[in-house]
Amino acid sequence: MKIKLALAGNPNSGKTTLFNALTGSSQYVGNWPGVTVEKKEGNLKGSKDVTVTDLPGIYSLSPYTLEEVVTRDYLLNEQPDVIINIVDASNIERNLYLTTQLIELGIPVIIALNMMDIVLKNGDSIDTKKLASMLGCQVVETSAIKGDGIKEVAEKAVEMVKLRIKTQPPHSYHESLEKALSTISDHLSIVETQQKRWYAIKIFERDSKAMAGLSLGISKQNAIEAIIANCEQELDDDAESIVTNERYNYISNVIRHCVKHKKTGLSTSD
Ligand code: BGO
Repeated sequence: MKIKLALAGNPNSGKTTLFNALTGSSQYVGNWPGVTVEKKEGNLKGSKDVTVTDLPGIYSLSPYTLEEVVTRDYLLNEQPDVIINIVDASNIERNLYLTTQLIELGIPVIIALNMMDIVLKNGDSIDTKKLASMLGCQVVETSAIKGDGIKEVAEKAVEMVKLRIKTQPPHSYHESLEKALSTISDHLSIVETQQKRWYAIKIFERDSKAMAGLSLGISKQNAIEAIIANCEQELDDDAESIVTNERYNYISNVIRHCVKHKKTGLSTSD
């Protein structure tokens, strides 16, 4: 069985370091089709049947930068078996913004909670069990630079494929937003079930690239626009800001429950 793992994370989260540790000398470098963004792939050390694709470092799955477009096109069209989301634990709040989007794609996600050496050195602590349960995916502590946790994250990712472990985002957003997303989903009969939530959110945000790929007829487009406008009125904000705020509220809650700082004894969001 061929297994495809994809590595996704923010710039400077340690993605290159992790990729090198996972693949060793079996790497091949090229370009993503049609663009000058570097594409790196390799086989997982000791496993010819497992490929690891290093996706460009990004902060979000919006369509605003070339790197974001390359990453989301790959994730939506190539559908890797598992996304290894590398999260800089010393900057966890900012890094989780991308995580909230990755777990909506319908692809199983495992988090490599990297830079744990820095967190420990600072005397801070992260409750990874709680983090895993609040995010709905497995979390493995790593220090890519020291080689800690690398083998474990790779083994768990492969095991997720073999055991067909899925990731279901367990959280829900504000009631009005959820109602809008559910009604938009009802219009997306051509989208595969596991990708519906991601598409519903992107369409709610009026992401024209996501919309264009679906070729929805004009009457569906009008019906969807009415749903979005109605929610904007209810929540007195524009659609994109509604989603961004909901993501940050959700992340603040996760941080409050999972991260403790030595200096204050409080979480970053207190
Ligand atoms: C420099 N722990 C610590 N402490 N550092 C790490 C870890 C970890 O677990 N993982 C990676 N780093 P990239 P992207 C550097 O390059 O893999 C470090 O962008 C320096 N360089 O060594 O490049 C890693 O691919 C001079 O640090 O990240 C690198 O995601 C002084 O995090 C940086 C100090 O890792 C980014 C660090 C000339």
